[in-house]
Order: sequence, then structure tokens, then C-alpha cells
Amino acid sequence: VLLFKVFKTRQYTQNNAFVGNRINGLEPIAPRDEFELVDNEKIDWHDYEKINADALRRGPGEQGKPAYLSSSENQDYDKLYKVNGFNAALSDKIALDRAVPDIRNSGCKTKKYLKQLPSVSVIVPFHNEHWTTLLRTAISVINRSPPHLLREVILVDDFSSKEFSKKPLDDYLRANLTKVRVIHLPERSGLIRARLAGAREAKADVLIFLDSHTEANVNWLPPLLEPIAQDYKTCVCPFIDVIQYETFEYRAQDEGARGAFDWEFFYKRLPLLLEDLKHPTEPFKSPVMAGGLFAISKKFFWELEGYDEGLDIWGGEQYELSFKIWQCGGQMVDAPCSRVGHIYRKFAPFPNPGKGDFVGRNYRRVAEVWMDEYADYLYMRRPHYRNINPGDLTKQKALRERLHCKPFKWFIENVAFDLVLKYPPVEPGDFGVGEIRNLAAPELCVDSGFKERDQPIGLQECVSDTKKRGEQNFTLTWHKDIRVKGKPLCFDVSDPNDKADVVLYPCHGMKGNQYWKYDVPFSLLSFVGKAVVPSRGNPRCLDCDPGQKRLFVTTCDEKSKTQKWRFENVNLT
Ligand code: UD2
Ligand code: MN
Repeated sequence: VLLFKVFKTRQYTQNNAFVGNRINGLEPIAPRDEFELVDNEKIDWHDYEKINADALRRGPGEQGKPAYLSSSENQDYDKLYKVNGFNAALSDKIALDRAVPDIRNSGCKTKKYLKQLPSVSVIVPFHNEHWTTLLRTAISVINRSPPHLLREVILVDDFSSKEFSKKPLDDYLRANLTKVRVIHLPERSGLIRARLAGAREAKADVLIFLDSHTEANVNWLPPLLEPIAQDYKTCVCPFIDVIQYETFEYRAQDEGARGAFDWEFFYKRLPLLLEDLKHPTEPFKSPVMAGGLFAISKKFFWELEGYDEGLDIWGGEQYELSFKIWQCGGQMVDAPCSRVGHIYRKFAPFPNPGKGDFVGRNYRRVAEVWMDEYADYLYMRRPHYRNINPGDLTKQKALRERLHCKPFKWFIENVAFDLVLKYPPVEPGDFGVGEIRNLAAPELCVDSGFKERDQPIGLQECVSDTKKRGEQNFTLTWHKDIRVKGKPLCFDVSDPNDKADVVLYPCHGMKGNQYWKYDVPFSLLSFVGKAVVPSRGNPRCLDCDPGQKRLFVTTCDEKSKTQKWRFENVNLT
């Protein structure tokens, strides 16, 4: 009754700002009612009837509890795992409209939002998505959105080959979910152009993009829409929860962080500001989005000319849009009271569609257009990007010019202001370089002996010819790890027991099992690591048995000679 009343009293002004306007050479955008906020009244948007009904549901995966296949249900497990990268056989056993746990900050449960909110088109690109995860995405959106706010759900089929994606899907939707329709693309276009195709047909005020294996949580919509109703240049992301790929358990990723990246363009997270922590239910500013899940007003999206259409298949579009939003006069926030679950796949099941290094090319396009001199920090780490032809960028550069977008330096100094502290663009020099020689047996050096991941390393006769020293050449980096020169492998100790082996493991730069310190006055190389077993905790020190040429870590002892090591070159500054 309440929702009906809201619908009736909603007010719009007629303002067909986009009529006949061809933007960016795309299809003309349909005449539209433009949303304008005229009423600041706030209401409780919870659908208590639905919430109470959900609370009673029992069965596999209900309430987001982990689920398992019985042995008789297991036949399709491998086959479906391989093509999806998650446990799709289990997905088929879980109700399409299962209940998920309401894990929002408790303050969200009493929060009110504007009664007058804009309408929504939800756009979901998919390529060979498994049918039950795809339908669960659509159904969770329909069931947890106020009907009069949700205008449509547009699935964009990016040339899937699975039979279900074609006529059976159309038929199913026509019979069961009339608000949902599919655009079938005639060729593989990649997720970016698929989203653009959906956005071009969207009729509502706000576009919400979702991945095709997501589940919307309780009252997810109002917190995403209110900041946009207040300022159409604000783009809003929900918290992304984790749907575990094996059990479909629904759980929180964390209680929020600001989105960022490192200089290889890996998505990273920066801590919340003290100010944000004081208001755990309020939207907070975030430098970049994770990519797949966000709400943006259709007006602002097209003022920014959507995505760069030259971005192919997958990757980089989250940076392009984030930089564009901030640099061209908008802002991005995360809304803690809006939560959407996402299946982070165990592995990407798609073969490269024969398009070469499309991620590198996408990154190059984004860097060239938006990052100014900072692009070099990316190229320093990926020198081959300099040789990738990014293709034609005139449209993107003209847009930047036309909208008077700010320089990337402004973005780094004002929006992602703590990024360079955590991810220095130019990494400080190495602390120690060269051979690591034992002082009790000075003819012996640490030797990585062509060992690989998970294999223990030991000692060998030192090689005096520096040119032949490949396996006795290490760096103690500013990350505080010890790297095998020229390989992405680090000294790693995961065994908490005394005299644990030192093994090689891919460097992660996050301390943990790879955290070392060189104590120059005592010549001790101590493994700071994690204190796994408190009584035998760290630090432990690098020690050896010269007779067996064995290397291990044990309790530090400044007097032990076998614990003394000389790093060939040490940088004391
Ligand atoms: C993340 C984002 C994703 C996107 C990507 C970078 C989240 C939760 N996910 O990776 O949305 O920003 O980073 O590009 O933030 N798809 C197509 N055509 C393709 C490939 C993918 O339609 O050629 C669809 C796919 O079915 C899915 C969406 O695009 O719905 C995103 O792909 P993903 O799930 O493989 O990306 P993900 O979550 O690893
Ligand atoms: Mn995804």
C-alpha cells in the first residue's frame, strides 16, 4: 500500500534534454523524462513482507549457508566446473530465489531514503554464463527491488554458444519474467561493448550494471539511488559480497575500503578514512570502482560518452570510467547499505578469443588518454605496452578536451591521495644485492639451484666469477622480501616448526611468510614472518648446517656463527 502511494505521488518535470541529440556517433537516445528532485521527504523502503517470507525459507543454500552436492548429484560436477570456473552443478540445486543473509551494518536497517527516487534499468552483459546463476541474478533483482523503481532488466548476450542462451532463454523470460529481456549480439563484442549496447536501449533514469553471476541483497536499491537523486554526477557502487565459488556461501568481503590500483593496474584497496569510519552507513568517496557493479545516471553516463568503444573483451574499463568520472567533474562513492553478492570465479574458463593481448591494449588506451605523465609508471613495469598499438584515440582525447577534464595529477593528489604512499610509482632501491655468504663456512653461499615454487633451497660453493653467478644472486627489496635475481620467486617460510626449510614461492610483496630483515651490525638475516606458533614464534634467523649444505630458520642467537651472513652489497642509505 505504501509503495503504491509513493508511485502515485512521484513527480517528474518534462525536460527532453536529449531529443534528437546524436552523441558520439551512437544511436540517437530516445526522448526521456529527466529526473529532478523536488521532494526531500524520506521513508523506510524495506519490503517487510518479503523480508519475513525470506526468513522462513529452508533448503540448500538458503540464508546463504554453504551447500554441498550429495555423491549421487555429483556426476556433472567436473564438466560444469570446467566451463564455468565455479560449482555450477551446485547452483542448479539451489533455488533461483533463495534468501541471502542480511549482513548489512545494523544501522542500515533503520535508515530512511528519499521517497522520490529515479527509475532504474539494470544491465547485465554475459558470455556463456551458466543458466541458473544468470537467472538468479535477474530474479534477485526483481524480488528485492521496489517494482515501480525497476523499469527493466536488460540481459546482453555477448554471442554465447550455450544453447540455453538463445531461444530457450527468450521463451523462459517471456513466460516467467516479463520485465527481463535479452539483446543477442551478432558477434563476440566483449563486456564493454555489451554494456554499451544495453545502455543504448535503457529507458530509465539510472543505469545499474551487474555481472551475470550476482545476487542483490535486501533493500539494495534505495542506497544506490539516493546519492544520484541528489547529484546526477555521482556514481554509486554497492559493497560487493562474496558468493563462494565452491559452496555458494554468501559472506562479506570486508566492511568497506576505497578502491585503487597499483602500477601494474592490479585492483587494490585503500583503507577507509577516519571520517568514513565515524559514519559506517553513509556513502564514502572511493577513487576507483571494482568494475562490474555500479549505478550511474543515464544522463551523466552519456555526457561522458559511455565507455571507450575501443576497449575489447575484458579489462581496464573500470579504470577508464572511474578516471573519467573524477577528472571530468563527477564523483564516485560506495554505499555501505547496498550489498550485492558476486561469484569470484576460481579460474577464468574462457579461452582467449584470438584477440592477442587485449588487456594490455585496453590498459594502453586508458593510460594514453587519461594518465598523462603517470602512464610511464605503468610502462616502466610493462615495457612492452609501449609497443602495443592502442588504435585511434582521437574521440577519447577530444572528449577530455571538450569537457575540460582535470589532469591525472589532480586525481592522484586529491582523490587517491594515499595511493602513492602504499604503491610508490618509483620503488625505492634494493637494500641488499648479490651473493649471501655464510661467515662460519665462508666458502659457502645461499644457492637457489634452479629450484622452483615450493622447493627448499640450500648452500653451494660460492661462485667467484660474478658473470656465472645466476643462482647465487639475490635482492633484499624495499618490500622486505628476498628475491631470486631475475625471477618472480622469493624466500618463503610457511612452516612454524623449528629448523623449518626456506622454500621458493612467487613473491607477493605483502610481508607475511616472505618478510625478512638484515641486521647489519650482527650480520643476522632474520625472518620476521608471521608468528604462527607463539611459543616458537618469529623472528627466527637464517641458519645452516654447512656439512649438509642445508638452510633453515631457527631461534635467533647473536653468538651463533652459522647464523652470520654477509650480503655482498648493502645500501645503508
Ligand atoms: C571484474 C569485474 C567485471 C569487469 C572486469 C574487468 C567485478 C565484480 N567484476 O572481473 O565486471 O569490470 O573486472 O573488465 O567487479 N562478459 C561478456 N563478454 C566477454 C567477457 C565477459 O559479456 O567477452 C561478461 C561476463 O559474463 C560477466 C561480465 O562480463 O557478466 C564480467 O566478466 P567476469 O565476471 O569474467 O569479470 P570479473 O568478475 O572477473
Ligand atoms: Mn564477475
